[in-house]
Amino acid sequence: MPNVLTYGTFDLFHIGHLRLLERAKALAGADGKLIVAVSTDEFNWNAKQKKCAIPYEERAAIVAALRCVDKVIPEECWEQKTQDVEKYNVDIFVMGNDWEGKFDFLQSQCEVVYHPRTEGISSTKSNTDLHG
Ligand code: C2G
Repeated sequence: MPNVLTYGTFDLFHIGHLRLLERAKALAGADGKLIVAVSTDEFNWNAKQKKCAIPYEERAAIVAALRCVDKVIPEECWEQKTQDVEKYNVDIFVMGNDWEGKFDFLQSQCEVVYHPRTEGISSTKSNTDLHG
């Protein structure tokens, strides 16, 4: 069954993250594996200018604890995706459609699927709602 790979920050974990991961796992089926690359704090700051509310170790532990997730790896740079697809024998790469088209270069290696985002929720919104 297919191995599926996705990437994200997963800060202030919320239902939008969960829905994305569960839909990614559904593509892997019972025998396939869902591998999730969680962005490190350094990558988030250096590459996305994002300061996380929750440190990498805790974000990775939360994602790893999910029944639908089989393996968690660190995301340390934009360029690692090509190697990760090879290394983990990935058949399907999945991202939310806010990234639509951004990873089509992986289509030479695997299927690329963009799922509709869950509206009305984001880590930024959660933070703002909480702290104003
Ligand atoms: N997501 C979603 N619905 C939301 C929020 C997020 O479906 N309401 C999806 C995003 O599209 C993404 C995943 O959940 O596929 C993780 O979202 P983020 O943690 O915001 O990840 P991001 O900062 O976009 O990092 O190299 C890719 C990057 O690491 C992605």
